Amino acid sequence: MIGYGFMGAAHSVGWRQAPRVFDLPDDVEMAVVVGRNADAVADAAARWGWAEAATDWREVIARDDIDIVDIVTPGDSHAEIAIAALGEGKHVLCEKPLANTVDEAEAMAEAAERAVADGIRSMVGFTYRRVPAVTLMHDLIARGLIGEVRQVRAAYRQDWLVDPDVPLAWRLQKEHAGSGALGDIGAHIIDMTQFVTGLDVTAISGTVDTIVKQRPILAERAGLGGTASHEYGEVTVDDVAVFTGRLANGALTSFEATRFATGRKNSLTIEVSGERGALAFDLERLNELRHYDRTAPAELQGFTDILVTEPEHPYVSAWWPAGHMLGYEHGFSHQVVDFVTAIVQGTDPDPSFAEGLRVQRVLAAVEDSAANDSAWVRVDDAVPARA
Ligand code: SOE
Repeated sequence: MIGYGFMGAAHSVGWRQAPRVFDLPDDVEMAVVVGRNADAVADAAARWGWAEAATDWREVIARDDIDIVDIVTPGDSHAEIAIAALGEGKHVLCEKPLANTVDEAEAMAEAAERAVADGIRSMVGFTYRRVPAVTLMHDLIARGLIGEVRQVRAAYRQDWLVDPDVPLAWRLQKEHAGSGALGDIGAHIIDMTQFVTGLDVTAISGTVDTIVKQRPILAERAGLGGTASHEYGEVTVDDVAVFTGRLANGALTSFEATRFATGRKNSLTIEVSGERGALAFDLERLNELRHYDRTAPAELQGFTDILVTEPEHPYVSAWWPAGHMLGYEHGFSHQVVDFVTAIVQGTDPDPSFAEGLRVQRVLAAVEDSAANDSAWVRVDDAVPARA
């Protein structure tokens, strides 16, 4: 695993839990965690159960005893590491978004396509697909439960930037993060919409906004030692992205990705309205899926709550009996299960780098539209956002 921040912690839990809870078709060894700071990465190895800590990812991905490379670094290094690892014949799991630009994502998707010829698998870490209720939502829509998809509304709301004194971090700088709320959490709702409906976003009209444009630079970052820094730096990414999409069947979708939804900590919601019914998911109630059946008798009309904890539901039977709940971290175990199973069985896991590239094009289309008075942009024509 390359990186060891929040996603490094979540992935470590997945790598550790999956082989113990599920019957994987092969063993998983948490061999090496890699990071630039030797002391910090040694601590991470001890804390999260990695056998070794290292500081040179190029050396580690070349080792014969390494089969899988899991990339959980900021987006500005995804392309370089993934393409090098695929070149070394390693299977690659790369955190979302796939890259910071369409160009990078295209190069990664091409490298992944070439590697498949040698049986090398790759996958993008859109883990919310693997929350059982979201997987169930996909399966029910695919089975036609709600009929033709007519509209989708999806939102991902956080509020960790409402405080103007939150310092300038890598997520707020375009050269490291590629974009702000758009690529970080907007990517999730774009992927989820395409996943659960089975329909690609084909056109976009949208806009973005940066609400707090300057933020304090952390003292040690500014080399000022222990004194409080009074240096400020420019926020070069979006805080809020609001955009409308067209799906391949013409359905209109509304998207909101924001870090300024005061009081919303990690609120991801999606509702799909169909011709015969509707399905709705709320991450704050992640063990439930809400279903409305328009064809039900009048006295039974209304949204019902499906408790997604039955053994028949996706992934759940490996964990606990019905009615015992799962959490945010379980999707990371499900991701490991599906990735390792695909590798051993010789199939292509989803989401592929090609699907990750599709999301990247939608992100670029939002930035293109925002730069052109929210004019409609066809996703296939989206050019990498102008710097
Ligand atoms: C920060 O917004 C973040 O950690 C995202 O990067 C993750 O993808 C999301 O799952 C939780 O919030």
